[in-house]
Amino acid sequence: MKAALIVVDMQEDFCPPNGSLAVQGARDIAPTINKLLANPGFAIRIVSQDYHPETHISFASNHPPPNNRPFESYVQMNNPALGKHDEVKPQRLWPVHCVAGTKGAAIIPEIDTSRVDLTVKKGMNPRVEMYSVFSDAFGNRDPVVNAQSVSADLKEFLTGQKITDVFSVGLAGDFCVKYTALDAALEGFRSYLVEDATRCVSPDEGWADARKELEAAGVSIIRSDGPEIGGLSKKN
Ligand code: VGL
Ligand code: ZN
Repeated sequence: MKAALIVVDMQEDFCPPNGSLAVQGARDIAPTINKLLANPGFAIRIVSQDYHPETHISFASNHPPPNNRPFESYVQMNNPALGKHDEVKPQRLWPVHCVAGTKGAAIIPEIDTSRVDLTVKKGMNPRVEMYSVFSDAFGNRDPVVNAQSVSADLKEFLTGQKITDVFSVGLAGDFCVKYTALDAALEGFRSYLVEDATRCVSPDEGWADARKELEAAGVSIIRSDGPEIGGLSKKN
């Protein structure tokens, strides 16, 4: 086995006190994540950044009222892939967050990025949402389509590194971490979500629903002090 750690979206805009889409307790998980980043059992360490243009479809302010309430309203989103524009999905609207090049898009300074092998920017195509670091909301894996959304092909990178096991942590547990862990399983990796190294937008119903979805998809929900992490350095 060969393990990778993916630290999802530990960015200023997702953290109190000033983040525009602050997740409760988000900064508190930094020490746990740093401990994981320092674990020699991981062969590869990846950090992702939500990195949107100002015109991004998920920003409430880019849509006319009355259907533009952040957290509540949904808009129709079309698949950006050529020949698939008729495919639609509802997209939840968010406050403006993680705009490329702004302070809000920066990784919080509490995270020790010194051992990181790859930083992936995602959500760069204004026309489509991208929660998972692997693929957009339509599951597009076509490199031509994805090149507009994401700075690296994570599946390709991990496969090239002979990674078998993917551990996802960070923000938010009920959105980007969940979809990243689901995609890791879908792409054939053993997929783990480290529960005490994530925080959720909706810690109650949101996380309860996410847990069910993750378990149904074969993702293991584990703890940072559990045997899956404890056994890493020995197995590698
Ligand atoms: C995220 C909402 C919008 C996340 C990103 O990182 O979980 N959530 N964009
Ligand atoms: Zn976003």
